[in-house]
Amino acid sequence: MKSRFRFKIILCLAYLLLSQNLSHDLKSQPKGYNYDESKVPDYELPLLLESDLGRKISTKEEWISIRRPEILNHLEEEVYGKNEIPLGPFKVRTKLLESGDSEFGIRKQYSITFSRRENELILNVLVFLPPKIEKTVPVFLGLNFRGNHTISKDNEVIITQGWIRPGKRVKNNRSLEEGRGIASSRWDIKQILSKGYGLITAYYGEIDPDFDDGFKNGIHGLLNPNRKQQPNSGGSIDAWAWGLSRIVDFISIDEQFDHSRIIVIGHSRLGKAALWAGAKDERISMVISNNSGCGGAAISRRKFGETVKRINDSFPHWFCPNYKKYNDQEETCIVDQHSLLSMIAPRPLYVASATEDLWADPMGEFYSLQATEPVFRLYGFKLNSSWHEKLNRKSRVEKFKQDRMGYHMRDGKHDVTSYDWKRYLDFANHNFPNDQ
Ligand code: GTR
Repeated sequence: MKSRFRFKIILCLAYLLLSQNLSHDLKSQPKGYNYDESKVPDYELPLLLESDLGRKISTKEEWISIRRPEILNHLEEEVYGKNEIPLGPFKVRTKLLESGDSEFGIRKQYSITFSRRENELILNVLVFLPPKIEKTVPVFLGLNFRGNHTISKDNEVIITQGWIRPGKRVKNNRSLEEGRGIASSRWDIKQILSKGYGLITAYYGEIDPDFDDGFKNGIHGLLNPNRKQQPNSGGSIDAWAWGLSRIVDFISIDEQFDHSRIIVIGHSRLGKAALWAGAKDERISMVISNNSGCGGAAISRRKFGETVKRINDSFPHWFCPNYKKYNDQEETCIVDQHSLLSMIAPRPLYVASATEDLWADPMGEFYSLQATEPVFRLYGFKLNSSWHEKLNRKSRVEKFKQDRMGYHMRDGKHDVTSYDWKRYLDFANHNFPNDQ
């Protein structure tokens, strides 16, 4: 009797474990999409080193004056949209709201207020700095998904009043006190601060709430309320990138920060925004794409995992209307995602994937980085040739040699882990030695 009971419990536990895994897989790998490398169609990537008029680009001067502006323009016209937010005159005010000691260092909270006529929009910026600061601090800057209070358990962090996507510790699209620290596993503050870096974050929904309302809310509503949607009008990813640049404005004039080491990081949709911000804003000294997938680092022509049609259907407000032309026709677009990555060169660029994150096409993220090599080569940097071989090994957690282009494929799911942070910190130290 006893052993039958035990057997039933084991069965129940096994069922629970299995069903959780299954539902995770269904959510993270929706049916009807390709997850099979052998079914990836043949494709040719748009050439980075040939101008639209067919001129070969062979020096960095030609890249800077001819080809780079062409590609940036295509990315604006066809994918992310032209930034048309600051149409009217608007004012920006930055204020230190609060500061104090936190678990691993110093906490400071600022508000950046954008105002136009009688309306305003407030972006809350949270800063963590190492406990002992002797000189200016290099910083990681990344937007967060659920509010500043979710990245640590620090009770003093202000809870956002902004609209939040439904989820854990959220009621009626508002954040709850119980949400403190729920995303802390993604932000290894202890490790970052102990290596001498600061961390700056803001909630992405305060810049532009992540739902399709015809661009009435967020920064679009404030600064461009009468917007008429054009085929090349910027969407939400462009707005989040714009918000990152406004935080870079603040970092660049504040003397506590090291202006030559502003590292922008983003996960998933915020990885797409981080890359787009880095492409346009050359004050950003290094960019990290964590599992950014479709519309981020991954090659769209591979049609592996999430596709252009699916992302446009699910998130019609993310890209510019022109991007919808490439639904089921990725191969007709004048750029692909390696074009986006090439905009970061010669600044250090790190792309990270995870083995189980098939929706984001981990190999497509790697091939995309690999395809930017010709541009980095113009500046004398190359990709370590043993990488590809190592990717095919069973366990992908490997220490690859890194130069200006960094990459790792972590075992596991779509996420940001302490292991990822360790790699980013190593890469930052490698490119910006701490004795600067
Ligand atoms: C998914 C989306 C991905 C990725 C992800 C995220 O639903 O399909 O492109 O952006 O969301 O941001 O969490």
